[in-house]
Amino acid sequence: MERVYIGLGSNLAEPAEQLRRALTALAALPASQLVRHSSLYASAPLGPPDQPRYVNAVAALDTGLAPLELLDALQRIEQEQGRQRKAERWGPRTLDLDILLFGSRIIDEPRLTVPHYHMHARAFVLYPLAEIAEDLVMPDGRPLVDWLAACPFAGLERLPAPA
Ligand code: ROI
Repeated sequence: MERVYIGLGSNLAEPAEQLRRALTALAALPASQLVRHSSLYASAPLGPPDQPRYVNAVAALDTGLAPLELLDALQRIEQEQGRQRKAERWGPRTLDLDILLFGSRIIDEPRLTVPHYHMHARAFVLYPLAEIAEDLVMPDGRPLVDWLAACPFAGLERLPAPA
């Protein structure tokens, strides 16, 4: 088993509900165990501003799946929740599941780059990740807190847990 961190994001069709459904689907993945997940966080869209706010979270999963097997499984969950791949780059989406970290592996393949290539600069990834793994060390040996120090919390809103 390896510890994997997955970023979740949505800004269409009841984003918080999309993330809750996705967490249930992650918990049901074969050869895997959902360890914990962060709170949900709302933020303004990065990229084209003429789209709804996003809701984001990060989940920790222990898995015996290989990286590309996990990627296939995540893309199936995205599709089951109505994801349509559009031509527009950085457009709105019902569900985005990104493999952020896969153990301490560095993966550079056509379909998969790990660590996820923009994560070090995205507050909506780093702060949820820090909530569930504050002592994390990146594959390059740098602690997560170094990345946080360079990435302001500004604009993130931690959402209350549902009653
Ligand atoms: N912006 C925010 N705030 N959250 C996201 O998950 C997100 N995902 C994306 C783009 C369109 C880059 N912007 C985002 O893919």
